[in-house]
Amino acid sequence: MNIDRITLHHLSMRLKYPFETSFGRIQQRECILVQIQAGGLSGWGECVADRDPWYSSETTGTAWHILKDHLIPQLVGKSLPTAEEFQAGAARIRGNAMAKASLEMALWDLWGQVEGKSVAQLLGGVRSAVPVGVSIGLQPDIAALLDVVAKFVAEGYGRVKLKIKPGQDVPLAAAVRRAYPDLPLQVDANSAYTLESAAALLPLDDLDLLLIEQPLAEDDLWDHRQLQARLRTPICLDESITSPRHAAQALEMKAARIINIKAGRVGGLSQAVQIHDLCTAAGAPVWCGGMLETGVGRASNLALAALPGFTLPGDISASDRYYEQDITEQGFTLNPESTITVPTAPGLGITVDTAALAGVTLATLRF
Ligand code: OSB
Ligand code: MG
Repeated sequence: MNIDRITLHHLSMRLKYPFETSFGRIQQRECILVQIQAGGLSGWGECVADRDPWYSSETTGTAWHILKDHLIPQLVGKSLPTAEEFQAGAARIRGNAMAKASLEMALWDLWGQVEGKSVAQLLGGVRSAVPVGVSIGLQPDIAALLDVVAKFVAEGYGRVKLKIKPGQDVPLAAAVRRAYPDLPLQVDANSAYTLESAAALLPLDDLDLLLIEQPLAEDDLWDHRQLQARLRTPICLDESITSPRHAAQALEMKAARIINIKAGRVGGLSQAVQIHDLCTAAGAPVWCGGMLETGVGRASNLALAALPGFTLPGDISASDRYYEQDITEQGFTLNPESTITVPTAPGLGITVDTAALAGVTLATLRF
């Protein structure tokens, strides 16, 4: 089967609520959707790089360039590659994990449709619904935060993650813990601390948190090791883990006890599964991170989180937590036990709503 056409769609979607983290505030979420057409089928992938290089060095601009000038020319007009063939071709290009992962996601969607299997099945998923939580951005004050937490708890979210940064950390986590003594709770600093300033985080050890996510710099496994040695609460790495090798080394040097897996950050679902496998073998729990995805990336996250080692709730909230209108016909909703159902239809199991897509498209490019 030949790849007939590849189309890039640059989107800008308005979030229902601004999302603020230690790195900045987002109201318009930009992303790139990749559409691969082959044998009358359409495979979709989402590039999770944002407009600004705050969470990672990749942006929609760098991903557009790498897709257009390097990755797509390897594929268009050629026969549909296997995952190994795609990864071998992509390996020559350094970095640019999110650009690579978006094309691979579209290929997984196609491979599933060709074989009549869901991506969850192809990856080795064992769960029909996955436990999920909600990631709550920084709020103007603690009273406002408590209101937002109350709203999401009332909606049925059984695990809450709070964004923190220097000056907005222990008091806000302590206030939420006081209001909800039994709520599974965790915090995410997005690299806002140094080993020195992270002394401010030591009192978090008394709040019975599930984990403390990425307190220190993304390129600093060693200082995470030093900090972990001073904390009883597990450190979980997000930004620092960009490959299976980094995941293995982080566990080996005790820089973290838990890993947040995002397929985009590690160059694709293939590497995400490898990280899952090696963490499971090492006895380290993993969970699926989120990047404010549209329905396309959300379907991929659900497929990945269906693997057996994803024992902690993912940052995979319902579609209506993010957007007034999503660009897939399927909206994902929260089940009563704070789970979301894994799609079972072939491929990612989603259909893109072309009218909704047109309404949020900034640019389109066909190959
Ligand atoms: O650090 O996990 C993060 C969103 C954008 C970039 C980085 C992160 C996040 C989130 C939101 O925490 C997760 C989600 O609900 O999609
Ligand atoms: Mg994070």
